[in-house]
Amino acid sequence: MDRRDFIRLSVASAAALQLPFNSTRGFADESRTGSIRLTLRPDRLGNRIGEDFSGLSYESAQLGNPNFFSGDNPELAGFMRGLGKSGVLRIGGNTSEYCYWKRGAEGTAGAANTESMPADKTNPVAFGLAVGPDKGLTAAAAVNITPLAVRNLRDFLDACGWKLIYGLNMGTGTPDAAADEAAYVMDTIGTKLIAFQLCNEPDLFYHNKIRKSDYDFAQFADEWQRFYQAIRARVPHAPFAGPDTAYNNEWLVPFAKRFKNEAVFLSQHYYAEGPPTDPSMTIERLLRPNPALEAEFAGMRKTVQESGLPFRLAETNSCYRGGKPGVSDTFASALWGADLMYQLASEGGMGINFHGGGYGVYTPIAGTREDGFLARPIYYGMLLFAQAGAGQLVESKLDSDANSQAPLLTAYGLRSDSGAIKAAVFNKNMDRNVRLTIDPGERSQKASALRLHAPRIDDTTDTTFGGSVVGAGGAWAAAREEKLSVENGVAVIDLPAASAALVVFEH
Ligand code: BDP
Repeated sequence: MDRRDFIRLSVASAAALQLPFNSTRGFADESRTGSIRLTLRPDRLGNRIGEDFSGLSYESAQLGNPNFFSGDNPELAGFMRGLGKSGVLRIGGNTSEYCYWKRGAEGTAGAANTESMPADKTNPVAFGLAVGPDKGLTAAAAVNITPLAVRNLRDFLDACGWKLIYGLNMGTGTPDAAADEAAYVMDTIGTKLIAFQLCNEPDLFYHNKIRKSDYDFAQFADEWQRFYQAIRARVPHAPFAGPDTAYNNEWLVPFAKRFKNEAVFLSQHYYAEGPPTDPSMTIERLLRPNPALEAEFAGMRKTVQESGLPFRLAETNSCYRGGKPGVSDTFASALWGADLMYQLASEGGMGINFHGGGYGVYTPIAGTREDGFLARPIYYGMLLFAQAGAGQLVESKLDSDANSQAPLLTAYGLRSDSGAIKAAVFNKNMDRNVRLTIDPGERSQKASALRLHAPRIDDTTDTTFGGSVVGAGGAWAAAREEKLSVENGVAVIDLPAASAALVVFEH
């Protein structure tokens, strides 16, 4: 089955109510307020969230402009650092199958690319030299990748402190070219390279007309093996990940079986909704549990079990074909994105890469080097996750009647590496507030909260975290840290409809 036609839920549209709330006096309308208890058990540890959990994904075609990911782009590096001290930048996407390595083309770097992209700011997909997410409607324009782009990428990674997943072109390239490119990338990027991926979404190659309609796992696996061997012959220690499939667990699990000794981790993608033209792709749907995500997690669990290797959601976002305006660029995407990060961590995933770039509708960081960058709502969700930081998830339980009182409330407990107990709580219900009583599970004198907030669920411009916006170069500092009193060992926080908070307990 094609993910593009995957599970359509028709969801009754719930009105995005704005319920009156005042942080000192609480909720005005108690009838629409659920009262729920969250109990954390720091003595029962769950999965670890590593420093490199968070990440972004960009189209390979972005490397056609060697000045984008470069040491001379400190503005963008700053935005990335705000999302994590050592996050992961993944380069790939549909355009990776149309990028061509030109070792000798030092002087002409990016030239082909400049021409191939419309210099039209109103085009949300590609503007000037910043490349947005590919929409996958037609084959991407051919782009040259030069040694300069790779060297600049190295400087950029140094400036961010981030690591790299680098996508090669198996779709329309040759094993020799991939091996030569991989050799240069390995020499230049060194230990910051965590893996090569050989292609993007091979389970959709038949659909994208990159391969014939009978293209199946067996053919793919043989090709993967040929490319792998050619690269390993040139670069004996090159690390690999895969299969980087779009959705198909029937490729993911066999890949884990066949290549568990060749790969350092396994990867698949996930898009919550799509296509954007489908009217049933809405904010309401985005905030509900998604059967496609359950399927993704089922595949992940099986591969991890099969191979003993970690799993990375190497490309994800809210709506494929570049995103849906009014959904992917709204505050809803912040609640969705941060909640997805914690769900994935709870299920045992090693990390996530939100796809984006340029002025893409779902991109976390929008803009160009020429015009500057800004944080979109989803960035703020990732910021909450970054501020909670690395650590160990702890068992967290909501009251047994939480589901009836506030079905879209989610909560995650964390013992952060600093020792503090934290709770990330998401009220994705648009029609009800929640008064949440949190028992941190160990003695605590005080607690404070940073809120993830926007005036409306479909707001696109006024998201804040801790009362502050993300400024130039990704600068952010909390302006409002709300003190919560801890009485009888528990803290109480009022969570208005469609909002979230990071609560930190102190001894
Ligand atoms: C994924 C592709 C990526 C696209 C994205 C989308 O890997 O290049 O930008 O879908 O359709 O399948 O938004």
